[in-house]
Amino acid sequence: MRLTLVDNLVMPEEGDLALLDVHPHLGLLALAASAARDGVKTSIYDPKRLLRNGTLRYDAHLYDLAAAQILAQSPEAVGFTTLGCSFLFAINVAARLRRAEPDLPLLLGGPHATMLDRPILERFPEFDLVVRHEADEVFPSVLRALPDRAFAKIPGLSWRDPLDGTFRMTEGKPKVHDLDSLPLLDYDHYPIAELGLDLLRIEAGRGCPFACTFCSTAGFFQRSFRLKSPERLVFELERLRERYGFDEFKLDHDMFTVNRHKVQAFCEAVRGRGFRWRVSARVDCVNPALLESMADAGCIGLYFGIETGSKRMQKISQKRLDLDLVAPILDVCASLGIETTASFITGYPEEERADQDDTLDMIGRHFSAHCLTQLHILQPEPGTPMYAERGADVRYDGYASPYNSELIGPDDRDLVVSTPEIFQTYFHYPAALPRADHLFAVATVDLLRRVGPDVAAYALRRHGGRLSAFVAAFRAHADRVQPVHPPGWMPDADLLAGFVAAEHGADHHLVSLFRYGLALHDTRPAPTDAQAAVYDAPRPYVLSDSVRILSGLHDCDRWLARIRDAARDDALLPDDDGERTSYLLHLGRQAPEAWRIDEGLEAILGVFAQPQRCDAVAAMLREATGDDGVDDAFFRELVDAGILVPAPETAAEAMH
Ligand code: B12
Ligand code: SF4
Repeated sequence: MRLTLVDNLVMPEEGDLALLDVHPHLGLLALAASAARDGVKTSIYDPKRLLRNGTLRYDAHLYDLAAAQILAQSPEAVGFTTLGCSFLFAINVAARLRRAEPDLPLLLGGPHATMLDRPILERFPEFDLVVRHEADEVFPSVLRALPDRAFAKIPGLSWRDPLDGTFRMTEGKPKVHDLDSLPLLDYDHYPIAELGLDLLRIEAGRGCPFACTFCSTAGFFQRSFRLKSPERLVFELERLRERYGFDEFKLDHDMFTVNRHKVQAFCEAVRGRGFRWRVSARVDCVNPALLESMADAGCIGLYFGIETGSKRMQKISQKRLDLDLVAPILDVCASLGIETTASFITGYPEEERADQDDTLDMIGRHFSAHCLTQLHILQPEPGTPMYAERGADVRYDGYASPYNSELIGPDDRDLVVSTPEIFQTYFHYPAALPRADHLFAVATVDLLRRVGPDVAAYALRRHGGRLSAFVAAFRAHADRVQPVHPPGWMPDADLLAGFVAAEHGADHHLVSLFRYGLALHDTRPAPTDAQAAVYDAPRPYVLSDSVRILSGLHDCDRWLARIRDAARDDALLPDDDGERTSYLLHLGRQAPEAWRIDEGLEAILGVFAQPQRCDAVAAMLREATGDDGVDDAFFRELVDAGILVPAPETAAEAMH
């Protein structure tokens, strides 16, 4: 049998398609491995990778083209993995496959379809079958049963009866008890060398015993914590290093550190082998001794879901963290050289102003180079206790959190709006705080991430070190500038820079630092032409879309160094009348770069706001400066660096 498995189309948080997460999907690799035991030949279709390399485009033809590409593989069955944020893609592509090949079996699995098997099969006749929960062990039987649709003896399946179309299911929640028994994954299903990854993911284990009300993992993995044995994990790491040359890994598990003894045993097995690894944790499931052992064994990154800085919300959300542990644990990590991510959520139905303020203040206290703080907006997820209680009340306002596939045209919108029970991730819960307050806080934290933790922490000094006070003052400024905001409105970088200027005066060094950081880490609109072009003298060139020129700024490097040297809780440093400078920022596909430039270069680059021939500009410069040495070698360098790019054809033609 030829099987095609279709990966999710999950949008990058930053909005730029160049930043799509193209890591191999471990669930699909697991299925391919289990199907291979029966001799099934599997290929994995990953729309994210194809979008990133230009084989697919995010436009009105996306679904048609994806369906055509899948059919070109002549599959005998197609299986879609599902997350809420990507289900729109699955449904649209499946509908096209169904029209083109009515008898091609279309399967679903993964968290979203597991939780919503019945509504999905009843609403969307495109799909034949849902394999619920952990499919590894049942999958070969499912594939064997496909020709006759003889599913009745396989646990954990839901399907539509081929005769009368009614919903049918078998009992059971398949679960793999011994993860060491699973076959090894073959990452060659993805073109690893082409993906440009800096680390590989491996599955470390499954299941988290906690039951936070907003999280869907408990329902899916049945709160059954499992970790692969240290021997198996080390074997997988060694094998992947040997095959692909990686020594940095993310050990995927919702909650790796649940059992300290097992973590300790893994540390002992992996120590001294030269691996660097990252995992997720809770602050109450680690202690300084364990962290020390983990760091010593190669742990370089920990992801902590803190979720809320409010004690009240910790209780209501059932996360139940002791918040007094947060700062000491993050400090220990920093001292051990373990980078941390501290992730928070706003938008809980019961969250009040004081709760959100506590969350913001905790985030503000952890702005530091060692810790990446994130504030996410709560997203309704099926299968969560919260959704069971409040799912019937979800509202739509057109704003969907990052990761959700963007709607393509009115059909997508109608589908989403008319089916909240399936597309709930595009909706939100009614809440004690206005929705605008959640969006504003999330957007502000996001913007502050762009200016960097040192500058963000420094900017809070005027507000007593409290992020909540900063956000409130920024909000008041936003309301003054524009008293009425449309639904779904979020503040942008210009508004934030304007706020800082209004607070401190337009000439203040903080304004320079904000303008610099916000522009340097601007991913929207996406740089479209960061590939360096070939120099061709008679062709007109323009400044690349990925270049920004900032004039009249303080020397930002010097100010950053001064801020880092100054104690964290001091008042703002006195401003100075130091010289102002201009910066050329290049937001390439790789890390963005910044150079100080002088007035002369700034003026020359300014000329290329319109298409110009480099030889003509060189001649103009020779005449203006009397310097016969000016030739086009200088422009060749700018083209090689991707700063000047060939003008689009129409603009070039207009010049002639
Ligand atoms: C790694 C990870 C990510 C990675 C990469 C995801 C990826 N490429 O799969 C990143 C960081 C990008 C990420 C981001 C997000 N994630 Co995430 N992520 C995970 C995590 C921790 C591990 C995924 C994994 O590899 N699991 C191991 C494999 C073996 O399991 P699996 O993929 O589920 O596959 C098994 C079954 O589901 C089934 N199956 C899956 N597909 C199919 C298809 C067919 C045809 C069949 C028959 C069976 C089948 O068989 C597989 C073998 O048993 C899971 C939690 C977890 N422990 O699974 C959350 C999880 C998948 N993420 C989740 C969410 C919500 C997100 C986000 C939306 C962010 C957020 N709000 O939390 C974003 C965006 C979505 C995305 N990119 O996946 C939720 C999904 C909830 C839902 N109901 O949709 C989960 C379950 C976490 C949770 N606690 O709620 N995530
Ligand atoms: S939020 Fe974290 S601790 Fe809570 S149930 Fe989900 S994975 Fe477990």
